[in-house]
Amino acid sequence: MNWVFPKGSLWVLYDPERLKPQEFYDRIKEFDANAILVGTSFSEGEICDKVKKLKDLTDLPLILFPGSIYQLCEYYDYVLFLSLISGRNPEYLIGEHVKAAPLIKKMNLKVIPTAYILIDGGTYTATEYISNTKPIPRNKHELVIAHCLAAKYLGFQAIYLEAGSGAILSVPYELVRMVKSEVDLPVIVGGGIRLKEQVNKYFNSGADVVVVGTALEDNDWED
Ligand code: 1GP
Repeated sequence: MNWVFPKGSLWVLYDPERLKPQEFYDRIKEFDANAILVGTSFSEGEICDKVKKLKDLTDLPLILFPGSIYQLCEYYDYVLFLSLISGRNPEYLIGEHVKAAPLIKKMNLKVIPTAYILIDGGTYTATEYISNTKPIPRNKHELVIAHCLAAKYLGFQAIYLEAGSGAILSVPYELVRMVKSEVDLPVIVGGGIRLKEQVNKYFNSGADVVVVGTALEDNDWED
């Protein structure tokens, strides 16, 4: 698919294991979000009932930010078809994708092939633990750029720079600027973002999308 989201989009992350759909909706309804990412790194059961309830509450596009194939269902407008390219675990580079592809076809879902890059956010994250991969050190900019260029040449349609949910340190602004100047792909940034001011700085650095999760869930967001 072609990238359809306006530059400067704000996406909110819904973790169905943490809040009920109505609770989440109440927290975000005054928030100026452009879309809802739905994802959880560890799910103890079916999340599709909750996704359906959320869809009934809002007109915002719902985008799956998948943790496993069990999170797929027909209620999403898009699926971020993520490949964890900062890691070297074949399961998250191609394995899960092969399992998911027939289901995606059957459900007729639109996918956004996305290069998912973990950047060290100063804390050990669930994604690192589950994927058994290490993030790229935050000061190794040239390494991040090399991954982003590889993603472009492999045909990915977006890059997701991820410091990890609840990160102490979010992705460096300078890094976003460098990635945007080297690679002409939409860039999504997330992890540890708690302030409106941070969001604006990411947009000024060229980020196409900023994702906010924990701060909204914990009512810790500062305008
Ligand atoms: C999405 O993991 C992020 O990229 C969300 O991070 O929960 O820290 O906002 P937070």
